[in-house]
Amino acid sequence: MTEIRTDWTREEIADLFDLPFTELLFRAATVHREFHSPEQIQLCTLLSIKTGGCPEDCGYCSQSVKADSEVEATKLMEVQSVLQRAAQAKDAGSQRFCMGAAWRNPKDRDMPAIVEIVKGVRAMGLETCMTLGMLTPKQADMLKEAGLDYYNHNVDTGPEYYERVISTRNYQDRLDTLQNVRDAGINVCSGGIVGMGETREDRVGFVHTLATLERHPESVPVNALVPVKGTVLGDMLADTPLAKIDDIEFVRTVAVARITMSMSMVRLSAGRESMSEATQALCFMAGANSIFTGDKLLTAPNAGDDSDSALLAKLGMTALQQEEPMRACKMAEREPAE
Ligand code: SAM
Ligand code: DTB
Ligand code: SF4
Repeated sequence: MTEIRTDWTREEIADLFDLPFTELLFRAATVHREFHSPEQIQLCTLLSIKTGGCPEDCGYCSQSVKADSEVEATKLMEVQSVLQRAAQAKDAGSQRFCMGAAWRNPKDRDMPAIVEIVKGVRAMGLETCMTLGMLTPKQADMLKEAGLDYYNHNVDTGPEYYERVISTRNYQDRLDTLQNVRDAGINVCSGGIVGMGETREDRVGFVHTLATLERHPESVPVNALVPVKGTVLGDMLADTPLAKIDDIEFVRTVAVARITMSMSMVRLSAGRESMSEATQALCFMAGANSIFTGDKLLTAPNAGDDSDSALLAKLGMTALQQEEPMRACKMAEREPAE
């Protein structure tokens, strides 16, 4: 039986990355079956509830004021409009509704509307996730009280490469927010982006950070960089196409995340629209068990419902209808005693 470990060393993680691909996939698939149903995929919908005009300088992001992208800044959406979109997502078969705001952090004056949104979406029976930037302990408590299931805040990459991507907040700021979320009793969703020009060693550092947190994030999104024109990294990739992440290396990252954080949901997030069906299938084999459906992510295009249902049908995979009892039970066993 696989032991849940939080004492992974960088060397062990590097050794996993180095395994022959077939062996790595076999190990990841074996661990996957122990904790999850390998034929089931959780379908999630993303909605940008406040778009653009963000003061942070994340080099990948179309929503930063520093980016020369075509994204128009908007105000926070009305509560009712968000609830309408959540209802549509549920009708379209989504089980989880993730909401993102282009903020450095929410202002206290935003919190009442955010709380209403969480309550409303949850009342529809959807799993809720929000990503609003940095959170104070008090804001995290308010979200918990409202019933928020998950909070997403990515470490994005390894600690060494991080400062090449973002300068307006540091790695420790990210970890502090994750701790505030954990302390409030909200499930942690934290992952990052592969393909930003980082090295294998940076990807090792990225997985190492997450896999050695005191408790693993319950949810680990692995994004492939969506290169957006006008962003630092999008333009860099346009100039140096060879810097694009190799598909096999992307799948390796998913597999290593699955092996080191066996119980977590591993989410094949941004970047699927430029991935072949075969690469996506390898990601599922490597232990990814969640995707974003719909034709838009926050601002970037996504694969789209029709191609997703065709892919799942072709692979004989089905949509997860409720949290897997096996995983829920194993997670509960690991709850620290009160
Ligand atoms: N403003 C909040 C924050 O950054 O914490 C929430 C929204 S932000 C868009 C959420 C995450 O989306 C980022 O941390 C990053 O990992 C991912 N992301 C943003 N732009 C991306 C891109 N062009 N390609 C891949 N992932 C991206
Ligand atoms: C995450 O890790 N990926 C999602 C979600 N968390 C919020 C966001 C992907 C954003 C892709 C780029 C865009 O749509 O602008
Ligand atoms: Fe702002 Fe989030 Fe984009 Fe960074 S990733 S610029 S914090 S919206």
